[in-house]
Amino acid sequence: MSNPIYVTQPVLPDLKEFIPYLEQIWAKKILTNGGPLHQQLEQELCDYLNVDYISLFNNGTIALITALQALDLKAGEVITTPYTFLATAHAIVWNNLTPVFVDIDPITSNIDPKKVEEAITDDTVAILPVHCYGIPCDVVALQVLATKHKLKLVYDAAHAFGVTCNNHSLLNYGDLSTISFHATKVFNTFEGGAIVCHSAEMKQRIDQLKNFGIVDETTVNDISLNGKLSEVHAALGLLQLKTIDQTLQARGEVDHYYRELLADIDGIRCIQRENLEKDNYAYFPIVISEPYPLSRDELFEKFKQHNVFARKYFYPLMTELSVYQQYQSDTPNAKLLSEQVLCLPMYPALEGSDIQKIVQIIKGRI
Ligand code: T4K
Repeated sequence: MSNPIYVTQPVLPDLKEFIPYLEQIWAKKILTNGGPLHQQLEQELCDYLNVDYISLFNNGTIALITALQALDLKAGEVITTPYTFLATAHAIVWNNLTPVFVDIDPITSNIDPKKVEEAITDDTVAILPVHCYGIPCDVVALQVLATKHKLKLVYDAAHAFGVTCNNHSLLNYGDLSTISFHATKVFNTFEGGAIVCHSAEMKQRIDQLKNFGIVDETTVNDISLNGKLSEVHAALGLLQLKTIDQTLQARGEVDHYYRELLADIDGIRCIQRENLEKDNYAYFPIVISEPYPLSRDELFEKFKQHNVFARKYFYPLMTELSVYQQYQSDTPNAKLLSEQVLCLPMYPALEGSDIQKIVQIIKGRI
């Protein structure tokens, strides 16, 4: 049997390049709590991503929980998408807020601003859209709604590292954006994440929130979490940044090759990645429908027989999970997409021959 091909494979630098960073950490004995590598990574990320303020976190989920906390939202409803990873909705519930799930645009897979507007009530306090697969939401329409109804707008930009749209970093939209640097993401620090914000005051607040709410030795202003990123994680981030442009370029080549080989297969639609000046090719989702001869689940199983491990991101929908039963709502576009989508393997080291094999499986030739 051939080697397994997983949905993703993390990019890692040459181990030899990592050792000097470890030596530096061992010599200084500063392991965490905003050490020199942490500070350097924050600065370099601001420069690379073209954002003003960034606060590093130990993962994207804690970043999201903290982002909602930082906005001092009083009990109320947060409008979001059901077509996402668990962390999006979990962060709302962890803040004692109520998630209100509205439908998506089936073409972009992102929250539909018209459905958001219909769902706004006197209890709504925020909107939490997701740039799903790194594809930008309708940021202009969402900002209009947030401004008109005086709502906070927080983007779950876990998938959107490095994406630009309308001549801006996508991360600059909304009140706050959160990113994930998990091993499965475009840019990884093993585990990690960040919040992007727009003022020094907000950064200071976020930095206190991710450190138990500590203001100084005798003052604690909030009951909050430990969300800090260690120096070892920051060191990896600094190294990953050195090659991020090559990483994104290699992902782009995989994306283009898939699109070329998958064009004109009846019943297979590659989700378009439009309006992106700079794409990060975070995922490669295909949508499977008639007249393609297999269902999504049948194709998923067939891939497995060939040692290819595609993923059903995002199935089941949040609203279909028993833990979210009390928040159910009717979101037919999201439901259909969740039943038809399959994310194909997508990572820089994916060989052309692997892509050809995956396409041959889809075409029923093997
Ligand atoms: N918001 C959104 C919209 C998100 O998608 C996520 C995370 C978050 C927020 C929260 O961010 P974090 O707290 O995670 O920073 C993965 C990831 O664990 C998760 O980060 C991600 N979204 C989600 C979409 O996918 P799984 O369950 O698919 O991961 P796993 O372990 O099955 O990995 C997939 C494949 O990747 C494996 O089959 C092999 C490969 N792999 C994975 C890991 C972890 C490796 O080769 N090396 C590795 O270290 O959840």
